[in-house]
Amino acid sequence: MKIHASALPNIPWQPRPAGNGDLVWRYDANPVIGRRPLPRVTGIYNSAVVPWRGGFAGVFRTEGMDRLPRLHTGRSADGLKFEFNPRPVAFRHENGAGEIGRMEYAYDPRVTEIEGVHYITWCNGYHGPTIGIARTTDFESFEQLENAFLPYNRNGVLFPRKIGGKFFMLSRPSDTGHTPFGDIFLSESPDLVHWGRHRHVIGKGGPWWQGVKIGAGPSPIETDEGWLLFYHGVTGTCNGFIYAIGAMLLDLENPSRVIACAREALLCPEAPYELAGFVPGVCFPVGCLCDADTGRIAIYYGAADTVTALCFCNAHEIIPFIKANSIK
Ligand code: BMA
Repeated sequence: MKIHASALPNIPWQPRPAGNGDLVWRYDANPVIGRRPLPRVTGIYNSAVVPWRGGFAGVFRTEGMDRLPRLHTGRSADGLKFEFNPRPVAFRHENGAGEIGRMEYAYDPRVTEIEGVHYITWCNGYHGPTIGIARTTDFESFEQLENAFLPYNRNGVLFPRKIGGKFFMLSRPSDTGHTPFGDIFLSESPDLVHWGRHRHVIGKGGPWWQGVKIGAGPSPIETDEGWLLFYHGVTGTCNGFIYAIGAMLLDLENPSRVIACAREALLCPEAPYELAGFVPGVCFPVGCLCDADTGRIAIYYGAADTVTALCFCNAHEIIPFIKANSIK
């Protein structure tokens, strides 16, 4: 199986601990980013990290003492220790801000490189949550484009290359609140502004762990076997929602077709930092790094809506598992 991405020999990595039989294992110094990275910031989670100029850059969700979510950039030499810009990302707008500049809040950023440009998609407050898009070539200046969809929507995730000359994005139509429902859809666009040809990809349900809603995680990884997509699946309990990490494979040329979807979650909230925080019981995958040469994958996930954690797996193990244990 081949991975169609770059080699990343400096990917943050730890081997699977002896005696651990899981497909995904945690970084032993988690949380990789603790809750107080900047003055008066009380949480940093659901954030995306990408390779950048020999090191790493990222866009991070923070929450201050006012509990409003904002986006900050950060840099790291090793993907483990980060320095953050204390000022939230200030977007510029080609034709003046106007309505696009109305951004009531911003959270859950994904970062996707397409043809040398990095695109940020996030949950943008515009009369309710929808999908904001911006682009950057230096992680300093960000140009915001039109919102992709009508409110309400979340978990907008771009594919890292055009397919048949079009941009493709996964998203999860929702409501204004914490959405007790939700399926993943695919939309396409010629220009990242006009989106259409919306197709249903996969619904919640099937196994209990994703019985309430599901949403795309980091940008999909291209492999010979299909697009490898990590996602969050949510179940309901008498104490609220539980968010776990799962994986599926989508067809390379028609990504609304699910090739296989693993029946089991790969990582469920268990560690103390996943079970204690502003929202206990949340593992929310948002960014991932992959070394095409070895298949090593490092997933950054928000833990308990408070801190950022890291876990590891290998595409050469995950993909056969998805195919052998598929709900389809
Ligand atoms: C979802 C989003 C995520 C959050 C999750 C768990 O609805 O708001 O940002 O991590 O709930 O609270």
